[in-house]
Amino acid sequence: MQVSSVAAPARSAVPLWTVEAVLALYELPLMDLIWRAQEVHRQNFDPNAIQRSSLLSVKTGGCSEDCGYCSQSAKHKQAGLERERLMPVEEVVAAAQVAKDKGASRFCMGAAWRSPKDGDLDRVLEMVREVKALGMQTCVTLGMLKEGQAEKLKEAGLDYYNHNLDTDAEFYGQVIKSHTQADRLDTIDQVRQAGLNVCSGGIIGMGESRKNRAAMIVQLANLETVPESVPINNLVAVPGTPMADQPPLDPFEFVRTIAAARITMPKSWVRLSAGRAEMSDELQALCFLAGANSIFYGEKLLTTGNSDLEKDDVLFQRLGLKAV
Ligand code: SAM
Ligand code: DTB
Ligand code: SF4
Repeated sequence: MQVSSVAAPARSAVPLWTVEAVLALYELPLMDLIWRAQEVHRQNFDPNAIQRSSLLSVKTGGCSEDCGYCSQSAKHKQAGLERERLMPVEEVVAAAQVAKDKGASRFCMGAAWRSPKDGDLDRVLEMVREVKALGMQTCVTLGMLKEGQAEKLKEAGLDYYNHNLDTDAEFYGQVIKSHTQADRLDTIDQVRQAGLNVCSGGIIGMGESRKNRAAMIVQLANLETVPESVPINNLVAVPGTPMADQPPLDPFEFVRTIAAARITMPKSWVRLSAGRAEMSDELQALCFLAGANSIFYGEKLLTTGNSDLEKDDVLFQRLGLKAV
C-alpha cells in the first residue's frame, strides 16, 4: 500500500503503518502478538497501572445523527430512550465529585449532539472549569466542532477531546449516513490545532471485516500526531438500534485489536471501553496484557450498563493492579 504521499514533515522520520503490516500483526499467533504488545507496553508504561475514568452523559438522546450503533439517535425510537436536556452544572460537578471519591482520576462528559450550539458550549465550559478544579483530568465528547469552539474548550482547561473515528473510511458509510468520516477528521484536526489532547478510537464488532479493523488502526496511528488516547469499544448491541442483532465478535479478535493499537501507538493510553460488562475477568486480564491501560469505572457508560464498581475493585486486587 502506498502511503508515503500523506507523510507530514513532522512525521517524516517516523515510518507510517500500512494496512498490510497491521493485518500481519492480527495474523500472528495470539501468544506472539501479546508478547510483542507487552514488550512495547513495558517500554512506555507501568504494566500494572490502569487509569480509571468515569463517564457521564450530560445531554442524553434526541440526536439528529443516524449512527447505527447508537441508542441516542432520534431515529432509533425503538431504543426507548428518554430525551433529556443539558444537565445543570452543579449536578455534573456533584457526579464528578462522587466519581473522584470512588477512585476515578478522569471524568468524561458526553453529549448527544451532532455539534454543540454556542450557548450550550458555554455551559459545558463551566462544567470543564469546575470538574478540573476538583483535580480531575477532563474529557468531553460533544460531536463536530465549529471554528473557535476547540480554542474555548482549551481556554477552559480541558485536557482531552474525544471524537472517535469509529470505523475505517471504507465501512463508515454503512454505519453512518448523516455525516462523513472526513467530517470527523476535520474536527480531530481542529482539536489538535487548538492544542488539546486528542482522544480517538473506534467500535469493533459492528460487522466490519478484520481488514476494516486494521485500516481503522492504521488511520489512527498515521494521524499527523498520534492520538494521546485511543478508546477501543466493543459494540454494545442495544435493542431498538439497527445493530441490535449483531452477532458478538470473537473475544480474541477484541484482544488482537487492543494489541494492534498498543503496538502501533506505543505511547497512547489504550482504553478498554464499552462492552466490558459482558467480558469475563479473564478476558479483561488478557486485554490488560495486550496493552490496555484504562477502563471506564462506574455503574454506567453513557446510556448502557458498565461493570460493577465493587467487582472492578476485586479484579484490581486479584490482578495486583493499581489505579492511577
Ligand atoms: N455525539 C458525539 C459523537 O458521536 O462524537 C459524542 C457522544 S457518542 C455517544 C460517543 C461515542 O460513543 C461514539 O463515537 C461511539 O464510539 C461510542 N458508542 C456509542 N454507542 C455505542 C455502542 N452501542 N457500543 C459501543 N460504543 C458506542
Ligand atoms: C468512547 O469511546 N466510549 C465511551 C466514551 N468514548 C464517550 C462511550 C461508550 C458508550 C457506550 C454506549 C452507551 O452507554 O450509550
Ligand atoms: Fe449522535 Fe454521537 Fe450517537 Fe452518533 S454516536 S447518534 S452523533 S450521540
